[in-house]
Amino acid sequence: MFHLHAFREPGGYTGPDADMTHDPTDPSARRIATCLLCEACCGITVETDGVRPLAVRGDPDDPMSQGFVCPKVVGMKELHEDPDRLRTPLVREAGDPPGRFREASWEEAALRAAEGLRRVRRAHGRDAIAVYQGNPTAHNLGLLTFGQLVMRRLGTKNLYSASTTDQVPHMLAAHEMFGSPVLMPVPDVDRTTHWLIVGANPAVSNGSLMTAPDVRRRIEGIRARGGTITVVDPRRTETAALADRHVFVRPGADPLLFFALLHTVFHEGLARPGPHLSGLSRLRELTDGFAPEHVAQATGVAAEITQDLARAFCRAERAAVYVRVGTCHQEHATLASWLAYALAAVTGNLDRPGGLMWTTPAIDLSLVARLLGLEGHGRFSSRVRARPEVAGELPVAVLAEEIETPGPGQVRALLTAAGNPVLSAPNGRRIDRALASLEHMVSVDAYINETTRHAHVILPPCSPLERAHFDLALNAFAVRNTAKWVDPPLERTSGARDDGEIFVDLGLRLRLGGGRNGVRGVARRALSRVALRVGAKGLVGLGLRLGPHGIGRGGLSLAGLRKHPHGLDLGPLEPRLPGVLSTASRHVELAPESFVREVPALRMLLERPRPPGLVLIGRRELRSNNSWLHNARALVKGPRRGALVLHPTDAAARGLSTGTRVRMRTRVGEIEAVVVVSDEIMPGVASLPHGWGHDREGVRLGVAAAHAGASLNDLTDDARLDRLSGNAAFNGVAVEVEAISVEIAAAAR
Ligand SMILES: Nc1nc2c(c(=O)[nH]1)N[C@H]1C(S)=C(S)[C@@H](COP(=O)(O)OP(=O)(O)OC[C@H]3O[C@@H](n4cnc5c(=O)[nH]c(N)nc54)[C@H](O)[C@@H]3O)O[C@H]1N2
Ligand SMILES: Nc1nc2c(c(=O)[nH]1)N[C@H]1C(S)=C(S)[C@@H](COP(=O)(O)OP(=O)(O)OC[C@H]3O[C@@H](n4cnc5c(=O)[nH]c(N)nc54)[C@H](O)[C@@H]3O)O[C@H]1N2
Ligand code: SF4
Ligand SMILES: [Mo]
Repeated sequence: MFHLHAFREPGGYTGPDADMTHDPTDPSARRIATCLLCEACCGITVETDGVRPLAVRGDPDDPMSQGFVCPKVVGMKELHEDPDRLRTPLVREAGDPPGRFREASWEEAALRAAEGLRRVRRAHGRDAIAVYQGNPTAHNLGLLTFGQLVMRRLGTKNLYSASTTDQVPHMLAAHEMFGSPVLMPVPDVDRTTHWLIVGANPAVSNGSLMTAPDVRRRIEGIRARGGTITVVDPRRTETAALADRHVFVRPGADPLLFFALLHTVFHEGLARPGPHLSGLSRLRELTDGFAPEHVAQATGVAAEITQDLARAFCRAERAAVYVRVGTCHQEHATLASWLAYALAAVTGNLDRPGGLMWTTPAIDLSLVARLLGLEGHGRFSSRVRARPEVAGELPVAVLAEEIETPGPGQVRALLTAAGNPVLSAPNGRRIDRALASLEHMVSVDAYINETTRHAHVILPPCSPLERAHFDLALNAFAVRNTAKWVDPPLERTSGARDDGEIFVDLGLRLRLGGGRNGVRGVARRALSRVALRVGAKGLVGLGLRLGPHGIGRGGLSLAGLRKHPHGLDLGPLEPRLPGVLSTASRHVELAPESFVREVPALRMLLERPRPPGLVLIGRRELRSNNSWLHNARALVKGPRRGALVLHPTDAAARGLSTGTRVRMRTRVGEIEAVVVVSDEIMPGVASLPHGWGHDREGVRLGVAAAHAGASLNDLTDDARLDRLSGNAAFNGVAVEVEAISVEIAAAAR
């Protein structure tokens, strides 16, 4: 068994670092760092007097971002200075209302956190502890190393994360087609001559599963090369405004559209399939029932337009298709991911410059995924609704019922890290209620928000400017191969811990020495030992050495990487077929059996009459980040925040105009918002951003509470899932919208 001192030794995890690229006590310096607020991973410089951040700016010498930053970057400074950001652990007595905390020492808080979890594990078994990991995990070295080791070693099948409100359909498609859930290919936007964007708005989101800082510049680059950009989206988005062409599609109809595109490709003899493909003729057969004119009614895309889109894609010298959360948040999401990748493959645009490509990151994520047991699905299922796992996780949409439903295996304790499922998961109110019933809840988070207010212990990590960074996960999804080591830009406040340290401490207190047997179990235990000895930094060093750029003399090492404090450019993406594949056939599987079996269910969409009312879809705002950063003053400003965007005909039919306050109602709940009328949205569709609704009891977010808004996920339905992956099908929920004033008038009558 290892003890705390093991990772406090030299080379260990904590403490000032003798070989930092800068002197942390040097006053008035400019430190090189990375913005950790979104997947663009922009290089920044932090001006500091040694203690405080004075200014945060774009780093012109960063090879990827070249000085670009978005307005959100001020969040790095505001977050650090935010008086509501927790600096001390908090504890709450069972029975006290949510949010009623008192401060505690690290020792007391960590002891309570671990004791509660052990008590539940002893009394009710491993599965009685659930884990939820949120989105910022992806930017957090400590959570990606020690956090994973601890949370996955708890041995519970109740592992949940924001993946099942986000990219799990892509992961399942990558697993079935390429052999690993982390092999999601990236659009090579810097070399493409035709970019087809379906269900993504990178001009606002700055890209996801596509680290490409300054998307606007890259889109201009496509234009400058004589290329074109097409956006397919139920809303004419900010990205559509930069594109050559925008096409409306009905929410949820993307797999039908992709089948129709493939139909055209095959029937017009436009297919140019590359080598290493299996199942081509099977895929071709499947497109038979999906001729463009056959699906036009359901997709809302006229047959000629579909044919035109297919021809443009095939005629382009190099074409890249990009699908993101718009296609993931629907009932046949995995089919959409599958068919998008298949479109690239059959047109010869998979694994070639300017098409969809795999990265060659400095640290091989496939290896990490294998060690963590991510490769697989359907190995076990959820207890109540029998939903299968994907990559070792269950859909977060079943978390509430697993807490509420009595019986063996009922979830009685929850550990959350960097997540806010009350605002980010479907039917958030139900999760909110379920959390209130837990015997024990521990949150690793720096805020008391809608979720963590229910915790019995909150363990707050230091600010992002106080920790070291390496992009373990996101480098694997970047448009160029890059690597960068970042030393903590600011000196750590005394006593503060980063997420990795918090989890090492927790793991030791939970005595996670045992675990499952077999080769994997032994490998994982050995890995944990190595991890503790070398610390997160040592793990990065080891990963670099074992990675594709580290082999042999003169290969990439941590010391070598640190000679490039602005980041190291490892070049453009390179063809990787067939070596990259880990399918049994060593081929790309174009027609995986489990996907083919779902096609009849998809075909039923063609017969299903369209509901007469409105359906809801999501939207991201430039100055927001899911449910957080709303406590930063500079980021809660801006036009149309939280507004419901409606088409003029839908507004007129309900007597609504811009500025009307409305009530929205779904099967699940109701909320209010203010309307903006615009023809940017498709008739029959209503768009609302998620992540608001900060006016709940016990939340300690001063600025956010003053701009509370309402939570879209009080309306989204936890019964609607992607059938294959279990991802939340947020989009396409039927909603009733009515003016509040009208109802008051009616009630008065
Ligand atoms: N400013 C800001 N940036 C962010 C975030 C944020 O909250 N704010 N969040 C970050 C996160 S976690 C992620 S995952 C990424 C996501 O990055 P993106 O995927 O680019 O996310 P969105 O901007 O929501 O774009 C989704 C688009 O899909 C459209 N859409 C909705 N339903 C459908 C449909 O059925 N079919 C099609 N074709 N389109 C549909 C929506 O209108 C929207 O334009 O953004 C990241 N970046
Ligand atoms: N209706 C609808 N719902 C959606 C979406 C949508 O488009 N529509 N998008 C979905 C998507 S793509 C995502 S990714 C999810 C996000 O869902 P979540 O990950 O559950 O929620 P976030 O809002 O990202 O919350 C992040 C939390 O992490 C904390 N945090 C920030 N940095 C750190 C850190 O370094 N360490 C620790 N320990 N904590 C930190 C913040 O304080 C905050 O509490 O939301 C999903 N929900
Ligand atoms: S795009 Fe904005 S939020 Fe994202 S990393 Fe760059 S500066 Fe940060
Ligand atoms: Mo996300």
